[in-house]
Amino acid sequence: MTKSKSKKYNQGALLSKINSPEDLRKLKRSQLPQLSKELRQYIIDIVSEKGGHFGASLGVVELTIAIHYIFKTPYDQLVWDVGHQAYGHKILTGRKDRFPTNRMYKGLSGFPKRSESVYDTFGVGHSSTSISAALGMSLASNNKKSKSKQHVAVIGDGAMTAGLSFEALNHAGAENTNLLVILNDNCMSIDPAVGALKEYLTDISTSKVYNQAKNKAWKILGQISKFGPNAQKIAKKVETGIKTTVLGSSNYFESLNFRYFGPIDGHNIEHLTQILKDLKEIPGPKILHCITEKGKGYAFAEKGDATKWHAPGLFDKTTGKSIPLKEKESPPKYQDVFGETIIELAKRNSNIVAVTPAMLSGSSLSKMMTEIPERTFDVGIAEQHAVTFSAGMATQGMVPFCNIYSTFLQRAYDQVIHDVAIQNLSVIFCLDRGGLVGADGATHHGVFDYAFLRCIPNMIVSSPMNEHELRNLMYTAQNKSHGPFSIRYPRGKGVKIEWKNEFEELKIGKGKKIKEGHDIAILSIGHPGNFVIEANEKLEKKGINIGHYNMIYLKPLDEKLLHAIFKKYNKIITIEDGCLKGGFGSSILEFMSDNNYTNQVSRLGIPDNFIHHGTQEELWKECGIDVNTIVKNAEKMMNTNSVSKAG
Ligand SMILES: Cc1ncc(C[n+]2csc(CCOP(=O)(O)OP(=O)(O)O)c2C)c(N)n1
Repeated sequence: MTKSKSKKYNQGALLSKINSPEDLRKLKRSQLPQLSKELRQYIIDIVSEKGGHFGASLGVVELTIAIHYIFKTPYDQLVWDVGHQAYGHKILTGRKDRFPTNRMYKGLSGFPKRSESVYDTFGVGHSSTSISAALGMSLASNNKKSKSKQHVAVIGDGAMTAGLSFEALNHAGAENTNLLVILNDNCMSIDPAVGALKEYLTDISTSKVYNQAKNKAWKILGQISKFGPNAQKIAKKVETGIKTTVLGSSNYFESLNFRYFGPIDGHNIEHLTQILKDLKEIPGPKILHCITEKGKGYAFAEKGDATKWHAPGLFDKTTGKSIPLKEKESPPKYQDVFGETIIELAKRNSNIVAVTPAMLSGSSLSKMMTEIPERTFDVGIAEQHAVTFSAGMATQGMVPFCNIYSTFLQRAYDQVIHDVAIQNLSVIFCLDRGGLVGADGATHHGVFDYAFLRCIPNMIVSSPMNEHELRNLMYTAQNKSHGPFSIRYPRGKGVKIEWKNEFEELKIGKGKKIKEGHDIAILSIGHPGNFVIEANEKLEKKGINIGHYNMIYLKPLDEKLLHAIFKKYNKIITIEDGCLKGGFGSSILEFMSDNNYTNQVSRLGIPDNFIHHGTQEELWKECGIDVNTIVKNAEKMMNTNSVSKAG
């Protein structure tokens, strides 16, 4: 682990004494509000200087303390959904002093991770897994006759919109296990929550009649633990009372056989601890609906734009102002080029629609939502639905740009094959965050897409080396129907300050020669082509003359160009920011084998293990796809005649 070189952060009188939930449980209930303040301040102090997710963790400070106070973690199992809100949990479960290394290379992970702590019962990063995982644990406990063991899933209203959450509720409602689902409802996903479930949750939270009846019921519920063995009967009576007087059978969760409690104020720690204590006595699937506020306790976040405060980057905690990176004029982010270009194209082509599964701002589609709302769809955290919905649109002659982070497309693999590719529908997949994404780590790297897309018939697989190519690929994809077409680009900045070029068609399956050479040919796909350009400057000084070819299309491959390259150069290096197994380099080896070439080939790419978190630069270096590794690899290749493979 990296030792934090940084200053000591003030931990507060109570927090400084807490090294585990055991310590927390020694506090009096009356001390918990003070602890909440200290925990919140600790998160603010560190995240403002180190970066990371912010609003969500502040929103669950009381919930986190209350859960660890009432439940006997780690014996009782606590599962966080997504895990971006689990900073308080990390701090209370023995990782307080290491928290300043959060999301840094070899430091703490930004998400719960089983290998990091016994308190992290389930590894997360992608959303909507918590109910399934906690249900699995609870049924395992039943099997092991651990009847007293409790299982708690904490899930946001955004994550609740995914099909996976519904599938788990549907299953759990038919099982008799100790499962408590805590719905952390702050009306926000990263962007404002969308869809009918959100409307429903708002209705239930604001209904006066319901809330009056509920308040009476809570008074009775508050007595429940005193009733011992009769507790269950009484709880049932309370619920039936509410249901018959107010809700009829219309409560969504009740209709799935969950006992529904709430909504309650998720920042009232006294009430929270009391209710959790009571709910512990009630067996079977239960849901506690808590209303919380993202960014709670930090005035700038409470008053400001919750989307900005989801993960604000570095900021001055006293003024709430972002700390800009010290850079001169720099190129735009690929995502912003995508966001501007789709509007430009949509203005020319009225069939274009944009689809995002809950990543409106992350994918830079907010501007299109403002300018052309009738053709911009945020479908919630629902990647499978986003793909099939796009397929449906395509059957009617629309031109859907389905923008999904590469890592999240993994969720919708069957939809890509079954609903799009088999029917050869012209859905344009814009895969954002391709390659190594940096601080979010293993759950978020977009490194498998080349390998898992190139094996699908009908699929065009492409990746731009810069902003101009991104624009040209987007233009080419919508110009006529090509069937499924994927355009994959990385997180962050491109390389062109003058990014706005005139559109130009990029012929399908045609690569580009960047530079002719004679010692080694380097074949690149996507952004790493820029690393090759830099490496070339160093290699020239060392007297090594490379040819550089930017393939643009991984599928179909430019076989004509490849034949020319394989005939001219004996030594070939491939480079990609995708997995080595089955990716771009593999496709070149297949080409070689199919055509009986025996050239010396070295492949650079992501090795066959999960890469954790750090800056993109640190991770490129670790994986050997950075400028220096290209140079070393080329030098090594010049000194050897055997077939080598890097990685
Ligand atoms: C499958 C998947 N899609 C998208 C995301 C990106 N994402 C991270 S947090 C988040 C919003 C979650 O909202 P909610 O569950 O309500 O939690 P909150 O941040 O409001 O506490 C999204 C969309 C993800 N982590 N996983």
